[in-house]
Amino acid sequence: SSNPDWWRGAVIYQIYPRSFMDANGDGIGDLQGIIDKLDHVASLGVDAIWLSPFFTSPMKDFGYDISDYRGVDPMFGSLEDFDRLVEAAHECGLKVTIDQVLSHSSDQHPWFTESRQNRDNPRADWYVWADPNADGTPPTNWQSVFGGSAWQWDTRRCQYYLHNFLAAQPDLNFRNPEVVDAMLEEVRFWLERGVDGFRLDAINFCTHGALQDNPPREAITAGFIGVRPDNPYGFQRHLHDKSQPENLEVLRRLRALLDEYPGTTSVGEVGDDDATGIMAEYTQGGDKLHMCYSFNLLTENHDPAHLLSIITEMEARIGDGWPCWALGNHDITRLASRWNADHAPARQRLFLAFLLTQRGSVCLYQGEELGLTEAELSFEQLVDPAGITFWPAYKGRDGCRTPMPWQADAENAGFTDGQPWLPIPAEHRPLAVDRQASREDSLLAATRALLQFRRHQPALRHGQIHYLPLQHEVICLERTTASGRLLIALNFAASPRSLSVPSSAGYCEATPDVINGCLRRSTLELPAHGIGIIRCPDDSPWVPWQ
Ligand code: TEU
Ligand code: CA
Repeated sequence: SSNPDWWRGAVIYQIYPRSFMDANGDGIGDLQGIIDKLDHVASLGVDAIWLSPFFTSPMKDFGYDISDYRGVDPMFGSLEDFDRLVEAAHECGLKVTIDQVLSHSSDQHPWFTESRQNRDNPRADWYVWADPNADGTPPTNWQSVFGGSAWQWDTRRCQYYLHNFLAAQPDLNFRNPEVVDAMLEEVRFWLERGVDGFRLDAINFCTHGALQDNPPREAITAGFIGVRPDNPYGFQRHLHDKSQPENLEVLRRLRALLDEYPGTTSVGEVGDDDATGIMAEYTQGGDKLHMCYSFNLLTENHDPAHLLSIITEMEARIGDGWPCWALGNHDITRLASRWNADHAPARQRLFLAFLLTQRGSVCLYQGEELGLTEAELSFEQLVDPAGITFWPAYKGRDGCRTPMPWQADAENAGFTDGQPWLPIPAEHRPLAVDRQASREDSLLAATRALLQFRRHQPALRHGQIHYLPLQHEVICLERTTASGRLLIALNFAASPRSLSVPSSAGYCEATPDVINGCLRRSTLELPAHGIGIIRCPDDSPWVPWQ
């Protein structure tokens, strides 16, 4: 569509290219494979795709270490393939957003090769270099998200360089205006190729602060890479190494560039203790990012009270900013294993309905529509450096990155004719696309139905939101636009619930079976883990529990 605000309330399908579809039989997914499977993506009813990195890379962090921002890694195809992918996606009505890893490059990037030569080359100050302390130790106590000091000694310069992630991912120095200019030109290159937007990796890491020690922090939220009891990264308050105020100016310049290409968008990935506050700051005012990606629902805890506290906190603080929600991605244990250990289909649907009824945009990670579980891999099978470092307390991210199962009975589940780069778990086969496509009661069918329904409900896409107090384990919320009002009831209890609704309430047009709440006069009957979405033509107050 030509609506420049298409991204507000859009559903964005995240493709991890390595694992989506392999078209040339080398065991690794590629751009041609994505083109071949676009019909699957379009059939879901999503608005856009987000492609995780496919750029030229030594693949130390599986593409999040880029050595040429304008190149397609030969493993994934060519620039021509990319152009064909954009064209094919647009023909299917899908917007194309791509990852941009601006905060750091690969240590193989020519800029870094030059920068590390000596202290006075033209790119000497393009990365964050610092002298050692008098005793030779690193300048600060800053830690890498992937473990160990964030400072790596370089013997030629006799200096340390900063890396917030792997040592193979040196941090670009955004305090140097030349770096900002150069990075914006890399972004422009993709805008000129017709992309509709960007997911901005670790965007709050661009600008580092004064070279001072971070103070300690006690509370640890186990789970995520950077916040684990076995990773010193989580034991610091990150006052100086990221999320600096100077970052706002970088974002303003980025936005000015995007505004030259109307209808493009940006989703900033922000990881920090108070990510919600930073998300608000980065997306308010219309002059920085369009949206920020929230980690807040990527938790272990899925009690309705906890979920409600996360989304009400966001609502209270986001102001005129805009969140983008997700329940899974390529960095975290698969949703089906994290929130639904017994894989109960009704709960799986409930979580999806929860995600799709919040105010904000949504990212859906490939395989979530199938209910893929976390793959159990042995240490020998691991390739993710984070998993290899922290094993066995943390098993890394390979378990959520195994290839998509397309055909239950085909060799390698239809993903490749070769040897897949990560194994395809036997238990994923019955969840394959072809198997689920033939069943009306599958999660795939429910996902399609919910997404199609959402597409045609302006109130779900961008309506105001109002939460009712949590009672009896049912999350109740209202979504309202000038043209209508929806009442939403999500039953997190394992037993049925009956709620009162205004007598004027009625079913929405084209309500799919997956929305299984049943209206009887002024009562909405919800089965265990049931979903109710009804409309109310007037503004009579909703008092669900009398
Ligand atoms: O992940 C970012 C990331 O891991 C951090 O935001 C971190 O979890 C957080 O700050 C801890 O508080 C992105 C990519 O999604 C991931 O795949 C990459 O490995 C990483 O950046 C480095 O590029
Ligand atoms: Ca391939």
